[in-house]
Amino acid sequence: MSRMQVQEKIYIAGHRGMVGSAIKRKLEKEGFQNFLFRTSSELDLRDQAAVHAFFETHKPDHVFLAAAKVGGILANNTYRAEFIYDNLMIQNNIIHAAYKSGVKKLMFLGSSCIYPKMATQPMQEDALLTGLLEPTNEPYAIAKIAGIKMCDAYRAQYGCNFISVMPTNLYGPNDNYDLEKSHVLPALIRKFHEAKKKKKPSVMMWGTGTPKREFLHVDDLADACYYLMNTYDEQGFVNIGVGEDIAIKDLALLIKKVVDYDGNIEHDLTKPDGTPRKLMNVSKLHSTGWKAKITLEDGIKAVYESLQSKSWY
Ligand code: GFB
Repeated sequence: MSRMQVQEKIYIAGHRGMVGSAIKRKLEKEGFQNFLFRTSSELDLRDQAAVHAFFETHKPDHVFLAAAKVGGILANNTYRAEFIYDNLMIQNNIIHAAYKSGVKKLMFLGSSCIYPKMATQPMQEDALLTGLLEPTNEPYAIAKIAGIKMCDAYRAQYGCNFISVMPTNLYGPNDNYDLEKSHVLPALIRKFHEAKKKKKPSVMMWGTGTPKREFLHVDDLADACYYLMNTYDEQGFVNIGVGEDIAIKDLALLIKKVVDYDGNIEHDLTKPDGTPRKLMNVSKLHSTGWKAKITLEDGIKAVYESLQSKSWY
């Protein structure tokens, strides 16, 4: 096992997204400077020839594959074709080009929605492919499962050091606050803030509020990714989470408290609940020696305090 060296060339695919930008901040803090970055208009990762040319020309040593088409429950369910096509194309092109150009190590980032809808909780890595997926995000999950299996296949046949990690639901700087496309945590921060500002009597949340989710601050994720990139060299994947979940209704109450809003909460029952529960088993992660540090309340407070520059704030 060899640690990443600060002079080595690092390509972070998706460096402007929430995950990629957090990995960038972490690596900069660790002294890395030799980065390759491309925006989606400079390099369309769905374009096989362009991706291969980029890798052949620049030959990165290490790759963090954090580029993906992502979104909340409604976006996943609405743009089903885009979620499977874009994600398969991006990851196929990058993983194959990484093999061809001799990348030393690649990390593929997935998502906790890869597990069966009714997986035993907390979900352990070996529950993968043991049951049917949650329908609202099946196209995205199929792409992410293909990414894990592709890394494993390239490791088995070609000896590539490609690893996969599966983060739970994430939040933090550079999150998406578009109310139709975002995940629940940023959506509720915005809804409560706007209701407070406009003195609205209530906030409308989606679904029943009974589903439970686990939330990890993206700076903790980036810390775990850096740690695993230096210490983990196996096939399969590692769950990255905090090991605790919260009902969406209780998350709403926590955000209401942080935002200091005193109105009511209503439910739009035309919107889907999605998976009833999605809690990661983090035993494997903890056995590597890594644990999350940022509590949910502290994380939400930090995010809320950093939003003044948003147009809707
Ligand atoms: O975060 P979220 O969109 O995605 O929704 P998933 C989580 C829960 O919060 C659902 C409820 O039960 C929503 O109905 N919810 C309540 C809200 N109010 C809102 C709101 O204003 N906005 C949103 N977005 N939700 C996604 C997957 O699933 O999570 C992806 O579709 C991926 O594939 C990602 O895995 C991490 O947790 O249900």
